[in-house]
Amino acid sequence: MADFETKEITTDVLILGGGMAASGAAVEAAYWAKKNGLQVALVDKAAMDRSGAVAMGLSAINQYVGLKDGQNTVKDYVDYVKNDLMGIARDDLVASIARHVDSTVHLFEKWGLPIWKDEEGAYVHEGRWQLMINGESYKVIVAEAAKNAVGTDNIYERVFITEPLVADGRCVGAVGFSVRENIFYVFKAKAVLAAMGGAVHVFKPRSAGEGLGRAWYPPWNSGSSAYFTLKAGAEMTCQEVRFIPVRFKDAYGPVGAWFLLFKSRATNAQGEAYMETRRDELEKWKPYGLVKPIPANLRNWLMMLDVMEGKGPIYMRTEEAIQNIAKSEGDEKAAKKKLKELEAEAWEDFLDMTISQAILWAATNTAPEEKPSEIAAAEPYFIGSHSGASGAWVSGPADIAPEEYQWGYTNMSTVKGLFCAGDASGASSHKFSSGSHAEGRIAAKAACRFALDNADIPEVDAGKIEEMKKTILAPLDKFAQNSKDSSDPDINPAYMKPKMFMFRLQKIMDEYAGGVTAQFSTSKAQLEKGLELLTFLKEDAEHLAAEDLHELMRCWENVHRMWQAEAHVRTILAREETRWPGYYFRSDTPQMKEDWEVFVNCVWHPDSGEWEMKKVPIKRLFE
Ligand code: SFD
Ligand code: AMP
Repeated sequence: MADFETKEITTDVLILGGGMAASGAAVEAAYWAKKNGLQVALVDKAAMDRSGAVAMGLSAINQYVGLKDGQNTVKDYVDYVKNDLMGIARDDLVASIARHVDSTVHLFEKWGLPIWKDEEGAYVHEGRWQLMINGESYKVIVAEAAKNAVGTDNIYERVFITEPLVADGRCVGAVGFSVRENIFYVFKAKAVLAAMGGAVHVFKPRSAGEGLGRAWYPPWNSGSSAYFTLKAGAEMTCQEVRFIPVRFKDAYGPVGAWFLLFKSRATNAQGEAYMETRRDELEKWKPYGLVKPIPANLRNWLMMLDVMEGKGPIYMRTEEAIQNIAKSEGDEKAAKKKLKELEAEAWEDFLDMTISQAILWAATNTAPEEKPSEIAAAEPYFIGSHSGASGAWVSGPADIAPEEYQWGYTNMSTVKGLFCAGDASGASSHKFSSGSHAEGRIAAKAACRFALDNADIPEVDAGKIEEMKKTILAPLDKFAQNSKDSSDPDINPAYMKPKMFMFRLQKIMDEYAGGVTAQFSTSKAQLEKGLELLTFLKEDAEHLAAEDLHELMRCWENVHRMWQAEAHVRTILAREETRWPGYYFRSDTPQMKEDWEVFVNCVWHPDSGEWEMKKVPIKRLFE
């Protein structure tokens, strides 16, 4: 620890993360900062050009409402989100993003993102809300605009944010360390915006051995948003609402383009389409079982029922879909031309956002126009911006939010001065890349206003910061002091390496909290046992050891994951029903119950270390 320099940076608005929400926040904060003489700083654990979920690019923009062209209304989008989440959504937050998201998409296009156009110059839609893009460089384009706005001197890349700084109940900064140099960073600010993405690898992944690390969501999003907000004392919401995407098996290629653009079917090994043969099951989950489109978790559920009956493998019928579209062209020549076009689009869909799936196709001699591909339900992820909903409980916009959902500044958590956006804010699903960027802009504007209204920052005790530095760097000391005592530095009675720690966490979650091994099923008894084992894991976190800075990051990533895990287990336990059977099934409470159409929120109280669970009524904007 002695050779670690401490660098202190004081700014007005501090943006944590460099992904879609943070990039939106950067552009907006820079605008208001310039007008009002404020400073803005941004910290990312990686390099912004390729950090976060959009690192590999994307092949679609999943949220575009088309308000100007009268394609849809804000209410249409709110209805879609509420229905997809089986009633559990904050209308005010969803509406707030929906009314601004189109302008974000227009900015992307202005910055150089190629959006597909038809012969009349209109955007090509994948589905009702989704636009097709040539998105390999999506993140580079969005990051460039953010970097230009804030200025590279104010951007700290490869700095891992570890803990919040809180004084007098107000969030006044964050601490972290460089993953390249021996520098401990202390950031102090008037307003802090957390946008550090969701969490992956909390549950044991399907990928093992040579495939380990491959997951649908990016492995570098490790629950830092949830940890940061929880540790600051913020109220959290929807911590039980994990997301399980159905994906092309083993390389996690997206299915959206296949289902929506190519109108493909998925069938079991006998050729039966579970969405047809299992339709009666949807009655059990009404009213949401009977809405259109059928909620994502119920689409999963119908497939899972086939798998549980031994009717797998499940196939995406790519060959059938491609041939059907080609044939509908009329004459043979046109059909051949169309076939070539579709083949190219199919490969590009993967090459734009999940390159490994294209590699797997190549490696397994898969020609999608000839042969179907297996699909499967992935392990659970925490991602408030997609079809999950976990995140912090934030204040709604003053003009539309019900009284109970607003306390001053839009997107501020229940901790003064701490704002959240993207995966970091909860109960506002289906914002995806574009909505996360738009929400980042909304939150940053409010954070600037907060910084102007609250110019005096309470002092953080210097001794407390020194104590934090000691704790954060402790794994390096642990390794240095003990590694020579065993012949293999990975195995040592005095410590645990972060990878082993992660394996233990994943095993607990997989087996007790409804992971892949447990066929996404759990119960009160299982969850209580899991919680007991998590308590032991928490105790053992003190024995984490790191060989270098990279492993130090791995140590803290896994501590962050562990807190996300605990919030999840406690919240599933609190909700005594099954509401999203295709995300998790509570075998002891197997039905959806009317009196559970509420949010389940939780708070970890920093002073007592106690967790508090709350049932919060849902207030609708639209009936
Ligand atoms: O279709 C720290 N998503 C899709 N959205 C779309 O609009 N279209 C698609 O086609 C999408 N598809 C998709 C998507 C995601 C993935 C992984 C795949 C495919 C394979 C969803 C969006 O990507 C997602 O909604 C947004 O990116 C969410 O934005 P945000 O800002 O909440 O998260 P982020 O972009 O991942 O950024 C997180 C940032 O935090 C940094 N970070 N920095 C400092 N300290 C720490 N401790 C940190 N921890 C994390 C990260 O480096 C990053 O900069 S489809 O298949 O669904
Ligand atoms: P995905 O590739 O599964 O992330 O899907 C991309 C977008 O399409 C998301 O907005 C999904 O909610 C939506 N989507 C995917 N499959 C379907 C489907 N079968 N029906 C309706 N919407 C879908």
